[in-house]
Amino acid sequence: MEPDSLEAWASANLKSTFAVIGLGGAGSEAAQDLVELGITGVETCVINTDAKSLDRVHADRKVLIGQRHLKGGGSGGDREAVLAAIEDGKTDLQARLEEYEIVFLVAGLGGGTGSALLPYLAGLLRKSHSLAIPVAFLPFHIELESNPVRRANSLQALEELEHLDGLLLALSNEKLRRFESLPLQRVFHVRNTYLHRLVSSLVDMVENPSQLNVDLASLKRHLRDAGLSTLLFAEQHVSEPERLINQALTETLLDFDLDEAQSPSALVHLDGGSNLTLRTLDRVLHAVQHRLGRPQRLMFGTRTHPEPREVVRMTAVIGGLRRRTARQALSTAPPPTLPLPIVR
Ligand SMILES: Nc1nc2c(ncn2[C@@H]2O[C@H](COP(=O)(O)OP(=O)(O)OP(=O)(O)O)[C@@H](O)[C@H]2O)c(=O)[nH]1
Ligand SMILES: [Mg+2]
Repeated sequence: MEPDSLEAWASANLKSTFAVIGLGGAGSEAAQDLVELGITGVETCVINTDAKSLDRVHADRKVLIGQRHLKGGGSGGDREAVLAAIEDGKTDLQARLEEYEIVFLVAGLGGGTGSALLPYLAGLLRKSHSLAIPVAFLPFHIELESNPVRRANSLQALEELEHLDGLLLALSNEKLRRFESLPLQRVFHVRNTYLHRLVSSLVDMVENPSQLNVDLASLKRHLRDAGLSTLLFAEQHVSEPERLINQALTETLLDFDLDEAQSPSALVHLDGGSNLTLRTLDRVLHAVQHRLGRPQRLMFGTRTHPEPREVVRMTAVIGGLRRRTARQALSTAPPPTLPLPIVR
């Protein structure tokens, strides 16, 4: 598909209720990877200042912005130029994005395009009824240390994102060091596979009705008062459900600061077989309460399948996280060798 103008895209009729929007080079590649990994019922769009990069990726919609100033050549790290370009051509972009119920906005921080568009669009959508979930890839420390422009762009974007509150999925490249013997493209694919698992489990949680239902409205209501929040995923043998919360916290590739003193809130959803009992649910919730220091608010839901299953899966939204200065977030020491996250 040929790149569109922002206006042409905005006036197109967008029907699907979920969207993954890739912003800039890294965001576009990741959005494409997510779709190739298979998410049903999700529309994809990529927005970039770089025409060549747009040409290379597959997506339902492609939007080239800032043509007048940047001539389709990318911003070369110039975040301000991208912000000016958005102002230039935004027209009814907001109205069109609001037609989606959940919008995953994906970008690698450090460049000009993704670092400008991610907080801008997430902020725009936070004021609407759409649930905007920013996904930010935090650069490797070496990139931040050796490149002041990348550093400044990343700091600015992350600080703005943390101040928006709500769900923020910040995936730290440093946490990928545990895969450092793999080729880089494969490492990014591992990260995208993990992200795919998170996105699918959230969509699945709100899309498919269940006995103790968590629908989109209840998720939004929970998030409204939860402050800065993150998303966790884990699966365990049904005989050891109390291990779910620790596994989710230690094996995540996401970067966040859990302030246990502040009693974070939790929304916990379990997916299991016909053998999932109330006792199992209790064991999970007690472990969550214990680990989070009696959360302020604990909401839960379950879905059971007709057949028995050996595995129980947990999707959890943890709110009330500590907002860091972006400087703190980006200087977090890489974790020691941890077990591999769940990646299929
Ligand atoms: N290409 C690519 N870069 C990634 C990926 N994950 C993280 N990055 C990093 O993403 C950051 C932003 O780079 P780009 O996405 O190329 O920048 P951009 O948003 O297109 O911005 P400009 O090109 O400066 O206009 C860099 O720090 C990359 O190292 C990935 O999967 N692919
Ligand atoms: Mg680029």
